[in-house]
Amino acid sequence: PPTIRREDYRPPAFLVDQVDLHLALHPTATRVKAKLALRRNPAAAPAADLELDGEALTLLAARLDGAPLGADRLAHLPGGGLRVADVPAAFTLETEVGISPEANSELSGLYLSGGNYFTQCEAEGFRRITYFPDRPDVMARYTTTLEADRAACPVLLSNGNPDGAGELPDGRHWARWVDPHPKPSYLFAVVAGDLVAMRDRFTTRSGRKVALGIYVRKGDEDACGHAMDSLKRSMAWDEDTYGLEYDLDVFNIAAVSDFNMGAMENKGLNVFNTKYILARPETATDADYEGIETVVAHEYFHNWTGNRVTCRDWFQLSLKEGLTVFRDQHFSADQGSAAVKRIGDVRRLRAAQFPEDAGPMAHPVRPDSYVEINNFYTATVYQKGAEVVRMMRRLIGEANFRKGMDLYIARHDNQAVTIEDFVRAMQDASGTDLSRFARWYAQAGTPALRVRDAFDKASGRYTLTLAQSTPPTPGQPEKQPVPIPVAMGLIGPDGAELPGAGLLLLEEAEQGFTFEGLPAKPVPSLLRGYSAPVKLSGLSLEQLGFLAAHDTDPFVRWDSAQQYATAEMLRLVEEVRSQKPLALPEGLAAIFGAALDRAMEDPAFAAEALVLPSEDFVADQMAVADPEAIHAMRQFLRGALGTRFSPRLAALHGALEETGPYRIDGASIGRRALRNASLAYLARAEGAAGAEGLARAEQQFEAGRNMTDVLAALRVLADSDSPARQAALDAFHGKWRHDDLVLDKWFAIQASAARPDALEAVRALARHPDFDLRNPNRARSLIGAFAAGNPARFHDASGDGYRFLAEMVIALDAVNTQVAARLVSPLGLWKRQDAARGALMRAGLERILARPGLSKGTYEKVSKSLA
Ligand code: B3K
Ligand code: ZN
Repeated sequence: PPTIRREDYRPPAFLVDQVDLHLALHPTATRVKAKLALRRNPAAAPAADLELDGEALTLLAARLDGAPLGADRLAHLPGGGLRVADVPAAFTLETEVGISPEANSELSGLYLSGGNYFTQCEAEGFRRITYFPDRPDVMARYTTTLEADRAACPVLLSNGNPDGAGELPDGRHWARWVDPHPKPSYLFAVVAGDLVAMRDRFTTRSGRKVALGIYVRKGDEDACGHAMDSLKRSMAWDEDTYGLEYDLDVFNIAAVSDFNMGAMENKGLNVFNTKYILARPETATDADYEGIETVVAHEYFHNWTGNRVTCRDWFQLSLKEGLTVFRDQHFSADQGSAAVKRIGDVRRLRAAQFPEDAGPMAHPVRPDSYVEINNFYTATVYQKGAEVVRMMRRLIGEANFRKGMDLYIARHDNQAVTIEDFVRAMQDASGTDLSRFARWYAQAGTPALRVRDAFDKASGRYTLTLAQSTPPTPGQPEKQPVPIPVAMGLIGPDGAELPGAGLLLLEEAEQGFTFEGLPAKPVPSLLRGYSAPVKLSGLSLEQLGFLAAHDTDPFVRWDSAQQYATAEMLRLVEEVRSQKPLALPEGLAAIFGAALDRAMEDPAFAAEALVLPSEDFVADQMAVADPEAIHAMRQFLRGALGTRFSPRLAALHGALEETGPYRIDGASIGRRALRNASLAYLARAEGAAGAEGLARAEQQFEAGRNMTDVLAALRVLADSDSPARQAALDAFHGKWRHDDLVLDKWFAIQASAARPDALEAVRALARHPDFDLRNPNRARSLIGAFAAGNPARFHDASGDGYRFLAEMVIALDAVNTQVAARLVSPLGLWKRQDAARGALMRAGLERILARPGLSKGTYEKVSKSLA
């Protein structure tokens, strides 16, 4: 399959001013009539022929300016597109095509889910609905008329504002939607079916009354309240923070249970995975509630950063995604504890983006090439892209950043633009030269930041030397220094903050920074708030322990404890490998004990502080990972900490028991998180304390107060040898087997339990009547949870875990190539395993590659992973 290169970008030969669509919906024979007003693009090289994208379409008729087009003027292109020969400078093209939503298991284009119709067009799904120049720099105004059986599809939705509806013969009806704003085809959407709406209203600050609707299946109306509330708070936040108002009379969301990702920001008609809409205390965890708030906000914020101002081409994806992730992170931070939110975001960045940046698919935030664009909706484009925006804001300051946003939108409203345009707006608004900073968009790999310090007692001069280097990544053997903003402070020996706090900018490979007049050698607090997405090293255990106890910056306090724990964990892994008896490191125990002492001051922060770095994170710090030893070491530590602190853990678990109604404010979420973290340690304690922990888990499971507590208890039981284990899993299944989203949790909990029989259990679950490869949530909850969330068993020395993933990817690729390509990632990280495991992982990849008819998306990931 061909590689698409950023440098080959050419403006579109034809522009589309107006699109009139008519969809007559039918499960197997939907008919789509499209009338396009086209004209030659004055900014492009002249072309005599018009080329349109198309995929899986059956052409039924075509007319140019009203005259039928014969076979002499039409040519079908490889891949499914259409060429119309010899067209005038401006003209109307009408096409009629047939498509089968029912046959669409790819879930791209128009498809059926539970008998209802949904679309997904980003990135290249619109071409599966009609012939079109399906690229984001072709922006047009759309009118959409839908026609369907009234009984099967009482609800007919599309983008923009409603513009009439009526009856038709034979029990059919129609509805028309007009979207006044020009948009790229990837933002087109249709939803039709037997859905019910939860309704509300929002008045924008200039007085526009917006009708809000969340469409779900009957019976789920009561589970939309949190999504609706999140939507209204997002709308108000964007007005308050950026002066950005909503721009249509209606804003609809439709929830669908078969969906390739989280949600989609279609203009005026967002489509959401049910996972990010539906929530009841009995069925959704605190993490689910937080996910809903974040994703609802994210999609809403796209209305300006993505929809009104969109991407010129897909290489610019981070223009909308990095910026919008930054905005949703900022929004969520404003809703509760900013520090705890930041810790969670950094944890996710390190868990997903750092390995990607060190692996075979490493790419810059603005990629240079791709085979399948869907493979580039990555943690790098999203999360690292957000970090780059965050750094820019720190460099130019909040006020200038806001000015830059205003300028960006004023300059580029209704345009399809590039990342350079965004950086230029920030540069012009702030008067700061950002040309060097833009390297962050071009260079892949996570920079390493090393620190050394020296103190001259006589003069009171303290010197910090910072050095950076970025490892080579595929296609980029040499790296340049990037400007790294290092927010910092100095802590005196008594734990007090000293003068000198501020922002250091490391622009060169190495730079020294001096501080004068200090009474004693300070400890440097670096990367406060995680001011740059880099790997910091060079501080001693002693310095880390000191910062964990004394720093004024909560992020650095948390991170120093994590780095301290990581260092000790790496040492213990070596002891496991040389079969030495393990002992709980006293320094680590002291940090843990101190976190427990202060736990009630800020339970949410304490819950983060108590969690040890993950097995994968530890593996990432090793030249050659050793999954068995890492697992043994981490299990040992959890047990030893649980044993040592069992009285206090039990006390916390008891004291934090809830009696009132379930609340989802930050404080309540924090208390539940701390209580459940305590329970997890307690259950791993030795002897009577551990037995008591398991008994508490059983009680908590049976009490069934809310899904957060139930699931936390079930997770403890599922990963234990408690006799109550199987009964709890069975009871959970019995109770929730009719609720897809809860059942997903049941699959995931078993897939990520590190028990020795986990793979056997996973194989059995893949044959369970409730398992369905065609449902992406279900596929992810079993295959993804196992391969990406159970390192000890996925990396079983037999290679069985790898074989299982390879088999599943092969089966999935025939059904849904996007989900298959996404789930294959863990096999690609073979370089960090030992030679024997590496060979088994490669064998899995080769087996997939040998499959005839492999999709280009899976092919790209697998072939790059083997290179
Ligand atoms: N823009 C969509 C993602 C589309 C993914 C296409 N494979 C959701 C989001 O980022 O908001
Ligand atoms: Zn997005």
